Amino acid sequence: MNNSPQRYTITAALPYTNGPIHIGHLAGVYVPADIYARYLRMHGQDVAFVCGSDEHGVPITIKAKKEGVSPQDIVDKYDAIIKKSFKDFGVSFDNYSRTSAEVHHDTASDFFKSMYENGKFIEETTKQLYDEKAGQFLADRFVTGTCPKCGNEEAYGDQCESCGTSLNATDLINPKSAITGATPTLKETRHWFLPLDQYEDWLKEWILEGHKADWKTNVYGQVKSWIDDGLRARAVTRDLDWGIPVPVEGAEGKVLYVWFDAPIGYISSTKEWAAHEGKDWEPYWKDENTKLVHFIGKDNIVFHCIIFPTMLKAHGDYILPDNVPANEFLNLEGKKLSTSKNWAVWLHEYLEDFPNQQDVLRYALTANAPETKDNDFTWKDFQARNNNELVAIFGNFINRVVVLTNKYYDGIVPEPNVYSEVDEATIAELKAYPAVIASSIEKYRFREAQAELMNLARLGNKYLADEEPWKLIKTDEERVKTVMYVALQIASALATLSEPFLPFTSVKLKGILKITDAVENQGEKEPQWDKIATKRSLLPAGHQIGKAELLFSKIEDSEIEKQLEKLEATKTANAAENQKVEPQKEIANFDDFTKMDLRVGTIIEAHKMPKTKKLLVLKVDTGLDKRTVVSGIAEHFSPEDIIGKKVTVLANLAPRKLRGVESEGMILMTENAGGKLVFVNPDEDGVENGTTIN
Ligand code: B3M
Ligand code: ZN
Repeated sequence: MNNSPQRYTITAALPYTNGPIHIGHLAGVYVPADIYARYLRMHGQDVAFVCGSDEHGVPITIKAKKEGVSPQDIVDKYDAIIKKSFKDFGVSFDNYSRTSAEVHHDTASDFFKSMYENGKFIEETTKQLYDEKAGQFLADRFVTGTCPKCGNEEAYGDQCESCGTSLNATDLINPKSAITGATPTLKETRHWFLPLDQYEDWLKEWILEGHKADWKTNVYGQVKSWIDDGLRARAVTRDLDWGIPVPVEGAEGKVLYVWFDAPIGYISSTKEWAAHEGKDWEPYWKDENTKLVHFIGKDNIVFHCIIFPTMLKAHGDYILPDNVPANEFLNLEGKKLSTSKNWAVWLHEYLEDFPNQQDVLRYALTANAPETKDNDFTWKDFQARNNNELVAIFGNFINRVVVLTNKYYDGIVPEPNVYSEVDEATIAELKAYPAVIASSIEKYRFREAQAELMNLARLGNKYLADEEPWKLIKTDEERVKTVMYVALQIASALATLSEPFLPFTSVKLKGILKITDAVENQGEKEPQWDKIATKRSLLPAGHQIGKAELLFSKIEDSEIEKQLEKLEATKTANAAENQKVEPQKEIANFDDFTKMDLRVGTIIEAHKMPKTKKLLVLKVDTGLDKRTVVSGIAEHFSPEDIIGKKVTVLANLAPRKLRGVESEGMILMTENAGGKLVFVNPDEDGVENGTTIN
């Protein structure tokens, strides 16, 4: 990969069309990707910024079943809502496609067929999980169970969202059908497998050697741990009826695994765009002088760093991603964002409450972006970012410059006199900002880049506050001309440099300053971004600016209170939902019950399982022995609080290894209305360890 690419292909994760998008999607994927694409275009680069709706996969069929409509109805509904949200928030895709489109079905089928014909798959009949009651195989989100790697009890058949590990459904411990709740049986079925293990050495060399220095540590670390754990072949076809039919003989009733077809959606979206633009799509995916960058959330790392690159490599003649700057997760008021629990700020609802304030949300999300660790969005911080930074610094500076230029010079940029030392220093600092901001953007540090943009506004604010033209005007009119001229150059630079971060504000500010392309480029073809540092004047003397308009408005406490009340109402609704009694399971006969050996026990030791968030390693005195039990309660209890606690233990549960620790048995838990785990235990004193519970 040479240092100065000829073109860029930028992809943003294809959102599932089983619901609207929320602030977590924007913060994690789409605003960072948009900042990067806008910046590159302003740098005169050839950019293909592509995305589209991810319309196959089990979540969509589950939603369709729940709503009693077809999967196509679901994807049509949410594709439209999501597309509008992206447009409303200025996410500047060159193309937004959808995987139910014919161009994608053709592209993904051809891609699979080419690999198949070149013998890149392993064809195998294996036993897969099957729901006798529902009469169907259970893959992906049709089955949940305990993750063998981290103990998360809500892992899916293809992936654990807690530790990100990609799974085969048969890896799950205590699998349960998401359709009927039944315990699955095993049934034979034929599938095609991508032999990831055969690419392990290549992945080690390409990533662990080749990208050690330039991939983010959170991404590199996850990829390294999967490769070190050893890669296994992954099925890339499914026994499902919603998806892209497997294009080979004897594959009736089977479709491509959604995570096989979806990344190919980036390629089909590029094809669709190129056809529309009268361009050739191939250089964007096959030319070594193209820089390919995938913007995703951390739960998609394995698919974008291991599985999709292996597909591209196996297919041959495709380039590989130069970087995958995955973000961590954004929480909302201290809790995980959740579509199913409606614990979210939905973009379409935000705009109802904060009309035309897209940039305020983009700014607040970027300022708190989860770039290296999970982070939290709070409405208080949102209000503070707007009132203390956008209004008080950026907006205040612009307003002063425009009001005074109109007041003193009828809006005409004055001819400056000789620069003072302060003027020279201020202009020198101004000219350094394009490179400072560019350097952070090129390292995918968008929080840092945006903070530097706000520092430029601070520079302008401080310069005016120190020079006080509104006082000087009474005694030294010539000096004020220079001061206002310098302040207008800073205002003009803000109009340009804010575009990637605050696209709507940038357009508005260019309107106020009457900066048209002609003025901005002053005839030169030099990229907008660079001329701030090279041009003597951004706004030449004699240029006519417009009247003052407020760029931002203060957000009152009452508006924040309203949002917090909305969330409180959601919490109450969820608690009521949690109280709903789960339907009784299928009848168990007495023999089944007598097989279970439930004992009273006491926790005598407890400590956290290293490198996991959910697991505690307990030593339990069961009366029979003192044994190790691994329990997924670390997010609810600290070890020191539960030593000495009496518990109910399922003593004869088959032992299993969790993160290398042998766990013998299970501690019985339940949860209260607020979702907090509670021990099921005999609270009567005098019940000795080892007492059986019948
Ligand atoms: N549809 C997004 C998710 O996992 C997933 C991304 C596909 S990108 C090819 O939420
Ligand atoms: Zn896990």
